[in-house]
Amino acid sequence: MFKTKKEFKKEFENACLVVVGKDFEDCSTEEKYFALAKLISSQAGELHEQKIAHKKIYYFSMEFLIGKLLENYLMNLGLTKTVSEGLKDMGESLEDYFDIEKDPGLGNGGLGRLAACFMDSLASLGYEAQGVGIRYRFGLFKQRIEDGRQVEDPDNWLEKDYPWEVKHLEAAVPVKFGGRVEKSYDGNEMHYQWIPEETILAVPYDIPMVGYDGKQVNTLRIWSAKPMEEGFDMDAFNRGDYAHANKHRADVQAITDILYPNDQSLSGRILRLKQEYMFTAAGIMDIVNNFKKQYGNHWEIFSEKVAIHTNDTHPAVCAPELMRVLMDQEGLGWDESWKIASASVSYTNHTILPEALEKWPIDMFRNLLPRLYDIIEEIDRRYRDSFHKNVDGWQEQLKNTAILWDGQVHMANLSVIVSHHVNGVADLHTEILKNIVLKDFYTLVPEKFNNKTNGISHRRFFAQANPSYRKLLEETIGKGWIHHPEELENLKKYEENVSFLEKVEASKKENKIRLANYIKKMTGIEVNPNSIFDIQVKRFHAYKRQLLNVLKIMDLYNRLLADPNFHIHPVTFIFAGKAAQGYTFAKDVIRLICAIADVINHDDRVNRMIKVVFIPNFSVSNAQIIYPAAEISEQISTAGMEASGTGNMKFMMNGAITLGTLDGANVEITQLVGSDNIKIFGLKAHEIETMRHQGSYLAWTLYHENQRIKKVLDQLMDDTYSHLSGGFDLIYDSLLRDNDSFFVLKDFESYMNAFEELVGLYEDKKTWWKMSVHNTACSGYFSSDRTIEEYVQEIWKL
Ligand code: GPK
Repeated sequence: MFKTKKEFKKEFENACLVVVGKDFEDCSTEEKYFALAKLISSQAGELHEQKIAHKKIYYFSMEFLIGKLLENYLMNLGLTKTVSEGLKDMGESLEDYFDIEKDPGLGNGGLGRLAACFMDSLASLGYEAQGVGIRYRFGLFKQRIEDGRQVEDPDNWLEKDYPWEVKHLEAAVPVKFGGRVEKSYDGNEMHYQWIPEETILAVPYDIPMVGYDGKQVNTLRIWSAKPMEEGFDMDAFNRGDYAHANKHRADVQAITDILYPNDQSLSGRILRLKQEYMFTAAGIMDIVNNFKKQYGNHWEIFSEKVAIHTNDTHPAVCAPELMRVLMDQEGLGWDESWKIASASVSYTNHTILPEALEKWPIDMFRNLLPRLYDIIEEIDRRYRDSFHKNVDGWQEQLKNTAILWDGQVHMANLSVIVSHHVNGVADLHTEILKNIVLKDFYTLVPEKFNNKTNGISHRRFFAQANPSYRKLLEETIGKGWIHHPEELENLKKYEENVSFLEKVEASKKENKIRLANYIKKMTGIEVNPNSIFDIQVKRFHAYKRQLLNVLKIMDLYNRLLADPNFHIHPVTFIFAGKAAQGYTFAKDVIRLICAIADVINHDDRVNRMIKVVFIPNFSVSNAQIIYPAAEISEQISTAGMEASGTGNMKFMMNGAITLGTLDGANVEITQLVGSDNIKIFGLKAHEIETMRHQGSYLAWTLYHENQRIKKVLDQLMDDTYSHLSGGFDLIYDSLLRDNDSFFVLKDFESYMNAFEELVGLYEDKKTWWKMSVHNTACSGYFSSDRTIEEYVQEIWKL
């Protein structure tokens, strides 16, 4: 490993020769970036020492939203200064290299980013871990705004090679699909042989996961589908049928072509089921191969050496697949295989939205995965047999917990039954799982259930993303918090220190200017860095209620025009996030934001007071510019519906004040910071539950009773905002004709009041910056290091 600037320069020049095949002077900036990434990657590889005999966690996730790696790894390896100064000597700028790096969009949102933060914490805490995922040829679409609408472009992130990945053809494994199962009896026991219709090859690519201080380097292993033989049908070719000759290859590669962009809803497509099985089967085969290499046939210690975690139900076939391999390939019996699988696998639920709870039609499932289906059917049969038929209501319990029901395979039920632990992702969410969504399971096996409140990488989203605050902290409370985020508490001593508060304000200003420049570059809009930055960034979904925020801005605009005495501190309202291509309502909300932005930003009567910005293509990399610049964090989901949220934690850590409902982790934020340091509004989860139950809420009444609500809703239907991309009937209908399923209008007044009170506090600098510092000081709890320690101690037992 290079230590000095001089050594670095020498190794870097050498890397240019080896990696690119050119002298440093002849390389383009892109080629130099490539060489540097390879150099850092190999440095990290040298740190990778195989620690045998430790238990290892395999984290199966359909999504890993890892973000850019170069800057993060330089920080983690303590090389930022050496490399940036070395490059400067060579006439280069490290920032240019950061810009060139592709941000792999291998995930949709919170679930995928959580998996990446977990990889960061696992390595930084020195645990042996492997992420198991999919190498999508195209990540989540890139979002562009054209004439006020979202337009999707393909994310061709592999166009020019990705320097952090290494292909491991020698570790490729076959994966079967379709066909039939042959049963034979040898006079002693039944044997099952899966005769597939199709066998493909899963090829792994490894990306190093470098922990802080370079203590541990783990891998993220993502799988790509290839034909078994180079996928070229010679017979068809000889017949002159060229299209057919290539078709097989194309069909197979299609399995890992694209990430499904529907966040929290089912695609129901067979290709998605193929993706789920492909990476699960490949990952399980890999685990079994590695286990055998290290421990031979000592299956009795498997669950002492291997922990398998399923991130949501997408890899739910982990347990039955492990049983299949143990029984059909390794010759173990049912009981032994069941014992091993159910002692190894655990499961996290991330949502209670019914449209996101995976179910597959039995016919589709059985046709694609016949042997897996047999095993699942047997698990289901035994589960049904285990029911005590003398307990009142057992039929209802069985109906709600069975795997096979109504012609469908219920993946959440499968996951709960095969897992030794099941967890929710915030206190409130886990309570809702226990008492509502999975209540029958909770009655039957309460000991399985536990909560693991989500966390975020404080290194990436604070230390790296907020350099000015980081520096200020290092001068004030030292560097201990990087290893021990709970030490951020030490900041509490400075909450009354006016000169410290001024420095915090100055740091925020610097971050706001950085964001303002980015906004100018991406949208052409000039924003005032002295205005309050009020930000809502996340996927667009009705339950996240970006619409409530929009109605607020429309109402403020109306009042600013109507009432010359109405005054508020200038505010810039910033939005970012993607909507699934097929989700018309969510896309309409984006369209509405762009329309109101166009009207308000061009209205000289108000645009010194309020402005509206939609930042296109929200991703991990621009998120790192956005969070540190926020002053108000909008976390306004319908109570009970956001499982946890993690953006809320990123904002809080960076000193923004949460304006939110008592939902997901907002509840825990409130408990930690105290009610004076957060602005909570709106209905509570149990109130929503009751109103839904009773059907007592009528949106029409509110519309007729509240003049401000009536006015903004009418403006959705007249020509106030329709000039840019048309009208907004769908949104209007969702609120009135569909009776406002997400309680937007019901929470409107409470939200407006909360917003105005919060903005009112901004005038009093001392109060505001004290609140801000208090939020950062209390945020250590939300480091994913804390979350991972809990998983390690209470679930994985590493
Ligand atoms: C939950 F079910 C899902 C999903 O498909 N995608 C996704 O991003 C999110 N989530 C929740 O919506 C968030 O509340 C939560 O913080 C995040 O998962 C991580 O747990």
